[in-house]
Order: sequence, then C-alpha cells, then structure tokens
Amino acid sequence: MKKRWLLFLSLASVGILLISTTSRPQASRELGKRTKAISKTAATSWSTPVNISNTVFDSESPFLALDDNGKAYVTWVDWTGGYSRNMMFNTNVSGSWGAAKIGAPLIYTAIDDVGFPTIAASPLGGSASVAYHDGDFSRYLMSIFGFEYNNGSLGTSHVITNDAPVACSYVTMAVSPTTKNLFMIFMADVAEGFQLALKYQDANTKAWTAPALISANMAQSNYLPQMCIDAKGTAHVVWITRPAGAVVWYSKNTTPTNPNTWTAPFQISPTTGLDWTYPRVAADADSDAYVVWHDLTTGNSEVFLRKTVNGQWQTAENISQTPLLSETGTVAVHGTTKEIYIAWHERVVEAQNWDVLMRTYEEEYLNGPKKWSAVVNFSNSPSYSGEPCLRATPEGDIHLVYFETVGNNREIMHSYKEEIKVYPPTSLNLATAIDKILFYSEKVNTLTFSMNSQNQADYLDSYKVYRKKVGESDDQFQLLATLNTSTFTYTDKHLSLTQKYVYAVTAVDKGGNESDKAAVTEK
Ligand SMILES: [Ca+2]
Ligand SMILES: [Ca+2]
Ligand SMILES: [Ca+2]
Repeated sequence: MKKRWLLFLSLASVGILLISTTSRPQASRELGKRTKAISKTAATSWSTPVNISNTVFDSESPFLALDDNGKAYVTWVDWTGGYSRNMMFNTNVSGSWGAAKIGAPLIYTAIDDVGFPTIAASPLGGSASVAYHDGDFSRYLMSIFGFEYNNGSLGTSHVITNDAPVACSYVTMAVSPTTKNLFMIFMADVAEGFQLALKYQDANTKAWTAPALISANMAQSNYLPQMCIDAKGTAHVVWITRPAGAVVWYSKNTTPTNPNTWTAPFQISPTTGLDWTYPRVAADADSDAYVVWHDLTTGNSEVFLRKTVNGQWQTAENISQTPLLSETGTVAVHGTTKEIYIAWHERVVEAQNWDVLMRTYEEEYLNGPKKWSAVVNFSNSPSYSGEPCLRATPEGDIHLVYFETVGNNREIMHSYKEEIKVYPPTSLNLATAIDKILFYSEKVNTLTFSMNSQNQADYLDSYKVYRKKVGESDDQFQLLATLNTSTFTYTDKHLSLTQKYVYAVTAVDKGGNESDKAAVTEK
C-alpha cells in the first residue's frame, strides 16, 4: 500500500503545470463592464457569444465536443473555494442552453494538479462522455474518472482506469466517426516514466478495453496528450516531452483499436524554450493533421501551426506574430475545404487583461483561394478572457468556447459560425403556351419558382436561369438570364414549336456561391 501511495503522490509532486499554477490569472474582483457585441472576423460572421455557465464561481478550462448535427457539449471547471472544484457540463442539444449541471466535485482537493476535464460526443447526438483525473482513495491511485450524458441526464462519476495498476492522469478523448468507438489516451506512471496509454469503449457493448501502452519505446516521459479522430477513423495524437524544455511530438494510427499500429513519434517542434506547452491537433477529411502549440523560439511567446499536406509535414508557421504573450493555441479545420481556424489567448495587459485572439485561413469565395486573415481580437473585453477551444462539424460549422470575466467571476462563453450554404429555389414550375402571330405560331415557356426558406433573404444576391435542349448533357446548360432576388418568374419567348427544353434555376449568394440547380423538363 505504501508503494501505491508513492505512485499516487508522485504525480502530485511533479507540479504539472497548470493553468492554475503557472499561468492562471488572478481573478479580478473589479466590476468589469461587458463591452458590446464581440467583433467579427473579417470574412465570416460569428454568433454573439452566449454565457453557458452562469455560476457564481470562476468557470475555466472549457473543452468542447460537437455532434454531427452541430449541437455542442461542453465541460469545464468551476473553482468553488481553495482547490475545490466541480467538473461541469452543459449542452444545447435540446435547441437551447439550459442550466449548467455539476457532473462531479473533485475528491482530491489538497492539490491543484487534478481535474482538467475533457469531453467527447457521439456523432449521432444526444450523448457525450466527460473524463478527468482525480484521486481514487479506494486504491490510493490517481485515476481517470468519467461521467456520461445521455438524453438529458448525467450519470454518476466513476473510475474508468480501475484496471490500471499505476497512476493515470491528463486524459484526452475522441469518438471515431466510423466505428463510433470512444477512445481515451492518458498518461500512465509506469516504471519507464510517464507513458501514453490507451483504452477504448466499444460502441455496441459499452465495455472498455484494458489499458495498453502506445509509447512504450519512448526513452523519456511523455505529457499532456491531445487526440482527435478524423472522418476516415484515423487517430492523431500530440504530446510533449520535457527533459530540457518542452518539445511537441505527433503520432497517428489508421487502426486505433490496435495499440501496435501507431506511427513512430515524429518531432513537430524544436525545443520550445518553455517548461510546458499545450499542443492541440485537428485533422481534415484526407487525414492531414494540423498541430498548434506556443513557444519562445522567436524570443516572444507565439502560437505556431505545423500541418501535413498529402501526408507530408510542412514547415512551421508563426500564426500569432504579436509582441505580447500568446498562449494556449487551439485549432479546428473544415474537413473538405481545409479552411483553418486558430485561436489563442493573449496577455494584452499583463495582470489586467487577456483576450482571445483568432486568425483564420478561409476561402473568400466557394472553392476560391484561401488566405490568412489579420489577427482578430475575438473577446475584445476589458478583463480576463482565455483558454479557447475550437471544434468543427463534418459539415464545416465552427464552434468556439472560452472563459470570459462577466461581472465578478469567470464564465464560459460559446459562439459559432455556420458554414454558409446556398440552396436552390423551390417549387420550380414550367407552363407552356402557344402564341399565334399572324401567319405562324411560336411557343412561350414561363418559369415560376419560390425562394428556398433555408436561404437567408438578405444573403442572396440573384437567381440564374439556364436552358439546354432535352437530351443534352448538363454542361450544355446556357445562361439565359440573371434575375434579382425579388423576381420569381422568367418568360422564354419565340421558341420553335418542335424543340423541347430543360430549364434550371440557381440561387447565388453575396459571397458569389451558387447553389445546385433546380431543374424542370418541358413535357
Ligand atoms: Ca462562473
Ligand atoms: Ca506573441
Ligand atoms: Ca479580455
């Protein structure tokens, strides 16, 4: 038992980070006046951030998961006094944010190096899992705990690594979009130091596999894993080693249920010049990886991005390029357009104000060239704002959570940017009439249609009317007319009585994006 106590305490004495010790800003008790609506990025529009915690305690360290319907599931920490904390939960799966729920209070409240909840959601919607580390006093071992959300209710927190004979901490989770299995990777305090271990929960049986080491060959301790699983089911994980300053590593596994098929660790960053950095990883639908972290290699704390293109690592890019401290980068990527969203917090006025900043690499027009935006101050508020977490849905909706000082405590804010889609008009109808003009007759085709209610009227620019002969291929469609958005009819005159046509109408938005064609064939 004594040895196990040592294992238990060994983690406590490592002094692992954290936000709470090395960089957690002191809560400002001054009444900070909330500024008006948060600024928008240049190219896109984000929803006005909503306070989703609404608790009297400082709410910090949010993590976000999304289902395929774009509903959000968020966990965070409420500091309830001293080192006492509640692991919190909220979701808007019902269509709106309800009251935040307490998932579990921490058990081991003598130290601050416990907690750090993370979350994963079922792509199908309606369920999510939260995991964190805490002291298991029945075994005297630091352990991974978790609780589940299912259809409106939270389950009881319980130990998930009770089959691990060593201390386990700092968990990251993701659900595979292909198998729906829930994966978790965490630090296991084995004889070789901290090694990464993996468990997964089978989607059908709900049984967890026994823990398996996935970095057993690493000669040094490994810390702070963060994982994601892309649309093909490939798992990506980043973490750090820190024998002489934090270094960021990456590995992936196309068959993550097999612990032996992780790629050899690849060094992402140089020695960062920091004791700790917190890498994050996202991936696109082609399994290309996007890793962010912050470091001091330029002499200033900056957020860097390194990504693969067709599986090949590119050089690191300095994303923040600001004169102040840029920390805690987070990244989301649109799976198919490969648009990139990066946020971090910036110590704007040390000991007074941090803000959440953002840069995006977005298309100006559908399939147009992508370019990096300027740095945008997303929170733009007078007191502490920080710890952003970005996620993307498969459709390309982007969501953001972060903490903001509201009144005299910190709250978790949520904002999102929906992928703007433009839909073809509805109720497309064709009426044919014959005009008799003196000695001959001609045909008149009249199209009518309606605005698609899924489109925002003020975002539409025009409708386009096309025509081809019956039997021709779609690339023979020729533009007949461009109509303004209040015109829902088009008359095609002087037509031969014998030739029949196919008509198509599209909607075009103010960004130049054109919808699919709604088509109608002359009878
Ligand atoms: Ca709060
Ligand atoms: Ca900077
Ligand atoms: Ca601020």
